Amino acid sequence: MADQERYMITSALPYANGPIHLGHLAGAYLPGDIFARYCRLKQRDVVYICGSDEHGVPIMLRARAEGISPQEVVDRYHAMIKESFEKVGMSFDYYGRTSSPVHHQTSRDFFEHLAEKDIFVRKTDKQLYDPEAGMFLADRFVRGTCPKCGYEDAYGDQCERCGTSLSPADLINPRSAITNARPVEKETTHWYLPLADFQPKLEAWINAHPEWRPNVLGQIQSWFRDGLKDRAVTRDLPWGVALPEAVARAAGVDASGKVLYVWFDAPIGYISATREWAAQQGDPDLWKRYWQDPQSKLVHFIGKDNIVFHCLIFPAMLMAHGDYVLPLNVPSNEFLNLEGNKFSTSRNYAVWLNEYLEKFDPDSLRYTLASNMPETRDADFSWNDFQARHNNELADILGNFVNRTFTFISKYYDGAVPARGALDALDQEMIEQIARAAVEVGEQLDAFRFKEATRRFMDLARFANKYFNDQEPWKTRKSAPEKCATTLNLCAQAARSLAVLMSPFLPFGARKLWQMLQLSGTPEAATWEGIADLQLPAGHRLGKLEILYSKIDDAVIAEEVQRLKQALSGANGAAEAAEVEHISIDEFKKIQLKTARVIAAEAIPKAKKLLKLQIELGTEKRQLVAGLAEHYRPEDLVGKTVIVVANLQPAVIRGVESQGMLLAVEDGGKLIVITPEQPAASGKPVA
Ligand code: B3M
Ligand code: ZN
Repeated sequence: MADQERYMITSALPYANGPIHLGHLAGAYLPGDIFARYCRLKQRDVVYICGSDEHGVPIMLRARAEGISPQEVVDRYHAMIKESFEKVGMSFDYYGRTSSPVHHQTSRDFFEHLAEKDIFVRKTDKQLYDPEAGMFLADRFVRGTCPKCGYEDAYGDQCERCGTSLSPADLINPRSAITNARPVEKETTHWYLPLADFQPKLEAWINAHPEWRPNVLGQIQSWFRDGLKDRAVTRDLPWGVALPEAVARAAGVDASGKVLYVWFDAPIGYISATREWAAQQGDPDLWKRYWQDPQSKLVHFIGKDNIVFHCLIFPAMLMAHGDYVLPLNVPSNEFLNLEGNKFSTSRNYAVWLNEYLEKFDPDSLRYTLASNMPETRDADFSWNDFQARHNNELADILGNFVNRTFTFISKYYDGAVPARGALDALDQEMIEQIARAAVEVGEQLDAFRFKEATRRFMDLARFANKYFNDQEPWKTRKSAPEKCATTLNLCAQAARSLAVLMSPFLPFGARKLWQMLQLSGTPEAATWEGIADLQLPAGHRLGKLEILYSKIDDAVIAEEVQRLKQALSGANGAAEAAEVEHISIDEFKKIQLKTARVIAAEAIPKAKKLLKLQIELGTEKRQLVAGLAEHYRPEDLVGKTVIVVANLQPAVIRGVESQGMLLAVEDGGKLIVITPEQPAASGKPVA
């Protein structure tokens, strides 16, 4: 179809290192799906792509934490995420994954093309290296103090507390996230994308899009004001897309252990997934129609933490390459909070999509999130709002209208749509309202205003209920049968129109209603332009009435609210527990536990809780400070064999040097020193 508008739509590739939660859905996924479904109804030529982002340090950290390979991590979560997306109605044309061979090849070819065009700058400098793990510390492999806000657990690529973008060298007191060791500096060579060179072109391009969301343009302009900096696009990591050997050879650099930076290859994942889709269509070059034809409209749906990558870095890469279209828009969403708090994976303070889908209808979630989408500012998901939207709108407005229409036609017209007679003013208005809703919902969706579009859709259902009430068919059935028949004919037509209009937002209810209307195919095969056509012929037999949306009980909601309260209140314990549970075996092995014999013990003046111990550690003598003064008399400890952490950094406590830590159990406020259950010599390692 020559004059068809063509859309290449993407949603951010989720990291395959954990399940999807509602915040993800509200951010980059639901808006993309609503828009893609709408575009298809508008008969546009649409390809909607997503896939799992399977490289990067977070996946490697998860693999280490579980003692499995990164491939095993991504295989698990790719499958889980893909399934939960399908169950919530995400209508991707293809859901790929960046560990696929096609993606690796596409990324390497892309990188090599830029290298051949001499786009990159190569720099050899000192980077943080973990001498114990024998590896460079890229991105989240290093932690330390944020130079901006002093947060001591900042990552090497970003500070989670203040959001500042960081590089490992920025951190104060860096430490290895693998062994906790103090990193050393070691020389290494990397390739950089000279973003500053692209700033004039990027500014010109962005300034040609004043229609983009203000929150997106605001963030981009602040990056421009700070001046774009070179971005390293390779890493020394064992997991990722390997640096093309030809590029390394040409630079006289050893390529071994070097991979493309995850944010270089991930956006190329959109392209490689489209290539895989094209191959599935039997036309391997078809992907070029969507990525390399100026007619194609590229739209990226993302969350706000991905703006710099989708509005600056990836476009610079596409500009550098030269064969690609640039995004028409990047409708980035702000964040969704949960009952007034931030989602937190580590504290399990989240509503996981796969768990939600075990208990609730996907449409209810889609409707609640679409009605409250964080389009230009953060929004909040509450279970009470979820229940209210479902019960008061989906059930009581949309469901009620459908129910009354079907019940009346079934009871008084033997289940067949009655013939329409002369139209009165209210009939005319009902028809006009349908047409106007289709236009206005469409305008809102084309402007990426999903909240407005959802509200406008539900307004039509509200009007249809009012139309039914105002026409009083229960009276006109006797007093003016033709008028009654016209009323119910138009209600049936409105039900069909609503099924098409709702399908981008509520695909499951739309299909159910379509079947109840005994219409062939699915509402997705209908046309947006045909929404207001009165397509049901008189005599058309309706199917069996079903409840579109059953109400959700208070008790079910109370249970969910309680679960989140527990996750929040147990947060510290859970967080500590989560931290302890998640250290890897390598990390645990770093702690040197040894037997030791107490050879002397004394109180420490003005430190009522502390004792100073002299211990024998094999042939070595050491001094320890232990918080045992309120639990043991010094003389009771002399001669005991205890367990100590022998490789703890020495510390000075209340003026007394402590060269290690003694282990004790805390139980009911008492401290009980741990001792071997049989005599053991001092200085022996705890296995
Ligand atoms: N994997 C997910 C995120 O930062 C990241 C997106 C990639 S899109 C190419 O939320
Ligand atoms: Zn910070």
